[in-house]
Amino acid sequence: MTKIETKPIDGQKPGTSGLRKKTPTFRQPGYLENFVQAIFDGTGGAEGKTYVVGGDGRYFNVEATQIILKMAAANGAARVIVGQNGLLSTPAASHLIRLNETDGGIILSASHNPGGPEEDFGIKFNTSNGGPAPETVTDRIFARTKDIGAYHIIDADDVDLATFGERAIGDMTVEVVDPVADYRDLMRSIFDFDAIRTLFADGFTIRFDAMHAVTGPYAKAILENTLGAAPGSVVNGDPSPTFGGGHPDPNPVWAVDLMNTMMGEEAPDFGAASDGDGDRNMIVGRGIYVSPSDSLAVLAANATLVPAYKDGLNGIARSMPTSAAADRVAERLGVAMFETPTGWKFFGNLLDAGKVTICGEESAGTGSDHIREKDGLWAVLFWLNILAVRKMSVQELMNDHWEGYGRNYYTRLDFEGVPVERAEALMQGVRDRLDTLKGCEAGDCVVSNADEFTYTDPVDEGVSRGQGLRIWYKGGARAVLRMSGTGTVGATIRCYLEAFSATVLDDPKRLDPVRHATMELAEFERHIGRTTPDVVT
Ligand code: G16
Repeated sequence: MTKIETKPIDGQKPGTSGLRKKTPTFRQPGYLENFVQAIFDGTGGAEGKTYVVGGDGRYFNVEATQIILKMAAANGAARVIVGQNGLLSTPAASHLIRLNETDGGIILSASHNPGGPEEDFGIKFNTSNGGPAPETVTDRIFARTKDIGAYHIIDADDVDLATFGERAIGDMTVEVVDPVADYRDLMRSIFDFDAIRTLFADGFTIRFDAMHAVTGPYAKAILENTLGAAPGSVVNGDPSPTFGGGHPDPNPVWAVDLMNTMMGEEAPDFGAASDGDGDRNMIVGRGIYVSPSDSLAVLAANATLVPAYKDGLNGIARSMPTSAAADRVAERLGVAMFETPTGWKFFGNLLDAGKVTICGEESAGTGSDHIREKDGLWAVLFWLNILAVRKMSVQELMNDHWEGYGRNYYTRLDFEGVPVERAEALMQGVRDRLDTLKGCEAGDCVVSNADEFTYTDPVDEGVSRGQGLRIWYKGGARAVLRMSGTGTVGATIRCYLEAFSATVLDDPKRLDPVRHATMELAEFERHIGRTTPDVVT
């Protein structure tokens, strides 16, 4: 065992979902090691503890896994459960943490960000409930990165991660497990696999784009090998360290091949994609893209068709920028609705307390109390279960939903790579005028209210401030502005737009007035020199 002297390294503050940086940053001597030691020190030490470790297979995943194993052993951990070859989807890792009642887990992923020697890498700590560490914990980890003086690492050969079974490293046991098996069993316990199997047997077709990321083996095992989807339904299914040179972000921009297929003449009945670490999802029907906010609402409205949720939902939660489509469902069902800041970690307390069953975010994340992470394949199986029971196409299901609840038109504009000081000036400009915006006219819109979102956790009463600027317009439309907490280059400004219509259910221009008004009020042109976003979802 070796104690290595080190010095604090600036900038190791976890963001929306762990620490994400360029891979070369993580490969600097001591960078990963400092952060891992800070995780152990910031959570009461590793002595005698059990952890789960795995990642999305991106470049540096295996090397980082070996470093973490050697550090866990040197810090006195008793046992680490690792996915074969260091692979675990984020939902599967969350499940393993819970199933084995471990003390937590370390997940290596930068999610939907590209991977490679010059691209992105990430690491996050999940607590014993299987969920991302809450801010109280990440604050302690960050504090430790600022006064760290040494880290511990064992001098040993790399562990064989290719072969299932147990082996020792120092006094610690490493157990290499099948990344898919337990997760598949969990899905089988939630959904009506027989109904979905019958759906496929009757000729239903699917294209699941794993985007060269971690979900490929899971999707092949479950959709093709267990449920009988035609061989070849899962495309881009072999995880690659660079995600095939792509951007594993399941949205209409980055999953454009899938979009083109689904909008074409030969489209299958159902299309889906997931991201780098398998926690996000995209749902597409033949000729129709389903926005994540609508997907949450549809899942909630149809939840009792799924065996695990047949007795109804305790409540629903969504992140603040997510549309209010699910709120209408909660109201109709008579269950509680919670609005949290962006970041899955904010759902953890609500799920643990049994206040909510289903959660979702506009950023392509949906999940439930089965684990403590969002879950891409779970969302796909949920949709398949609903379609199998309701015997409708995705388009018919969406039309039926909108006719019953009205439609929350929704879009998100991302302005990427903005110089940080300019992005902050834009946000501060709006913040400074929050009190005076009321009554302001911009184009065809009049501001009815404006504020900055502060969240008080209903369970532990923790307060999170500065969680997004909100502008409401007369008639009920809303704009939200916030800066992404997951990027690695400059700043990304996200502008979320929403407008409700109870009667007009197909109006592609519905959001134009609120978009123009928001660009004008927030002075996008003046601050960042443009009103055209890089990505529209
Ligand atoms: C993470 C968080 C999500 C969040 C998303 C976008 O997802 O877990 O809760 O909605 O980032 O965050 P931001 O808008 O700050 O970039 P993932 O899939 O990247 O882990």
